[in-house]
Amino acid sequence: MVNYTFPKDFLWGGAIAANQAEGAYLEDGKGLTIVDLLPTGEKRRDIMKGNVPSFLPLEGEFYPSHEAIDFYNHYKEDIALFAEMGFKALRVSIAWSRIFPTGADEEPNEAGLKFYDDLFNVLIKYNIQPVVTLAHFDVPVNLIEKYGSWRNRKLVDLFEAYAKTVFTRYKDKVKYWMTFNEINMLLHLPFLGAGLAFEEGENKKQIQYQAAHHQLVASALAVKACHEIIPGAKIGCMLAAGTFYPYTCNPDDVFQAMEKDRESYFFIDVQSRGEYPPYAMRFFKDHHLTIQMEPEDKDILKNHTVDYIGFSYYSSRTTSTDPEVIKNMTSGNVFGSVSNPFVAKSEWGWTIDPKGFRITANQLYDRYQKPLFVVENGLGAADVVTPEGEIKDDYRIEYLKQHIAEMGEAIQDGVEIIGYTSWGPIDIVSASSGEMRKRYGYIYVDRDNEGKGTLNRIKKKSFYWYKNVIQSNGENFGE
Ligand code: BGP
Repeated sequence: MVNYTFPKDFLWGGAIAANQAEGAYLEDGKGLTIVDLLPTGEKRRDIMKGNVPSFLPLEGEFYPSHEAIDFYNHYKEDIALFAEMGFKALRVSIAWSRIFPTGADEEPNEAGLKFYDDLFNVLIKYNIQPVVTLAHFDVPVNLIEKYGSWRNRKLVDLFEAYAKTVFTRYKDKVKYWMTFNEINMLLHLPFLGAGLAFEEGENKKQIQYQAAHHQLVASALAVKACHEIIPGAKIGCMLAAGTFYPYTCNPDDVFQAMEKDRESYFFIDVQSRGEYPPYAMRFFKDHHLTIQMEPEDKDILKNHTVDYIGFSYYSSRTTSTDPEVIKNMTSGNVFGSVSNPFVAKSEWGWTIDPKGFRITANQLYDRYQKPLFVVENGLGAADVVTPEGEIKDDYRIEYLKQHIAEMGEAIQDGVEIIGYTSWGPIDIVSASSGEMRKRYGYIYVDRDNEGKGTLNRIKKKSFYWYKNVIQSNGENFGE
């Protein structure tokens, strides 16, 4: 038993994204989107970084998103399993290119709209709140080809039209929304995050921050539209969070850690406080960046700030100015970090730091004083199916247990947290690697890295564990 309580209406659940779960990549009129151009294997990273522009799937490559776990055709049985675990919320994303296949169509695609109507109806039947991300690593490929994606202001209008369409259609069904998933990913994997690909010799930083400005304005316009169209709805931003520790107390390390955090906070400072932070001005000046802004942008940003701060937390990060120390880098949600000798690592090299979760939540709350929503957290691990057909994922339970405990502590610290949707409650395709082998689920999906398997769903040990956590509102997680 634990010594803290979670709020009565706490939104326990899970989070998936269209691009990693749905598959059915051309079904019912859907257009191509970013992830449909991301193969597994060596080429993936370079494409995600925007170094290799490509607008069509390449011959001879394997694209795991094209079928993914076929959530598009399995959502009813999958949601029934989530309901069995007692989910109060399911975070999903809408695939922009199901609604507007080219991103610029005159009329929305009715088949696409209907799919999400049906999906939300099933959730509502089980009293599961849909929490919907408008863009989770998602831009119709036509807009990338035609306009260079978010580098072009045109995307602001097109995104606003898309947002208004889905708000109007689902206004009676969806009360929790988010604009851009991990908006700061644009700086790390610009093609994955925002559909940005670069030509030889282009100033990447200039393009990234111009695109960021467009997304920030588009996000504010979506907040505006959401509030106008859906009274009582809450709409948030979404940050790939994880605080940066200085490797030592050398002031240079400490300052660098602050700057690294600001690189991410920059987005949320604008989305939540409604204006560019002063340090961004210095940054633009030092890097000779000129961001094109329209006269109305200032007011748009100021008047339409988010209602809550959504964030993902997988790992803390560590930074150093010492050339010897930085030889020892580690991975972790693609944010460069030096190895922290005080914490463990996952099989994929991601830092495991539950206390860092409490620290991150406290820092975000100190900074923004708005409710927080933990919309991703979890452990990517390879599972083994025993000859009896069981999956004993104690390592996953351990990770989640420790993180939920620290979330409980953060709530005790006074941080307002409205919900927790762990990442990938059913196994889905990994965003960073494209693997199926990197699994987060309480539910196993029989599919491998090459796309082979029956797609059968199997409950893991963690399924029963999480069910218990939810049933006891976080008071009993198997101490
Ligand atoms: C976040 C993304 C998710 C998800 C998660 C886990 O960056 O928002 O889409 O995939 O990380 O990452 P991965 O799948 O690479 O293990």
